[in-house]
Amino acid sequence: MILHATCRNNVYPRSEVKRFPVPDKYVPWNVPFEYDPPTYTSAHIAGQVWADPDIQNKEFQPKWNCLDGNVNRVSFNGEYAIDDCGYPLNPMGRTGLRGRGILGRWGPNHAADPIVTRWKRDADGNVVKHLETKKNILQMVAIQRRDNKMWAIPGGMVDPGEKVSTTLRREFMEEALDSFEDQQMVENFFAQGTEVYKGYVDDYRNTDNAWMETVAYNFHDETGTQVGKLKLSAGDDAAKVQWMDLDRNKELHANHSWIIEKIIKLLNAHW
Ligand code: RP5
Ligand code: MG
Ligand code: MG
Repeated sequence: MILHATCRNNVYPRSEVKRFPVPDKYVPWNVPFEYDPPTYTSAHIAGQVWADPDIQNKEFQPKWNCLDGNVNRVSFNGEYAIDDCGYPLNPMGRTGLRGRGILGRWGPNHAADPIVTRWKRDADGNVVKHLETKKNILQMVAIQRRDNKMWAIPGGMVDPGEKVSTTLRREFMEEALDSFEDQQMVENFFAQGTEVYKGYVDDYRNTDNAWMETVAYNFHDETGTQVGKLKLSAGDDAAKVQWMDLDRNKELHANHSWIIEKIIKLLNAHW
């Protein structure tokens, strides 16, 4: 994964704020660099239930690197540092922007990513192999995000106190699924996932003081008779939804392609 490929050297989303240019070699905090980034926290965050107060607010006493009440401020990347002014520091280094941007939490913002897969099949139900690699083609339920128009895993934020297993299923339902009858089948399907990644997400919203992390699970429908047969329907922050053929050339949101490659290896699929 290239460090800060999407959250560096560009204009911050939903703003006109330009990130301070950070060449690759100056990303790590321990490399001395004359660094003077702008500070930006979007006004629309103020007062939202899902957002922290401002750090300068005296009543806000966050417990960094801890489970802080219901809010998980622990990073999968180990203990993160707090700078002299009391701001948590992005464990992956400089992004060219201070503040929180449009993220709700200072420090880690925890998400969950449900990667629902099935094999591509022809009209007769036979699994389709790729002509060159001769490997089976894997399909994933992908959504097109409303915010940046990119295709992505239908992930979402873990609500305070919510179990990750609940977030995974809830976000999939909200963003990708139409109404369906067989509740029990869907329950059983989501009860059997494989964790494929947990850690930092190279998300375009990240800043020096706020960043995305995720837990990604694969839910694989080997026979295509479970969730693989259900009608998809885009909802919530998804503009479109589809069963997408997976291969290395698909340009996906954040580092989602890099996460998906882990499943490709596990299932020995075409890539
Ligand atoms: C990504 O943003 C995560 O990997 C997850 O897919 C998603 C969560 O944010 P929202 O979809 O709620 O904006 O970086
Ligand atoms: Mg969502
Ligand atoms: Mg989402």
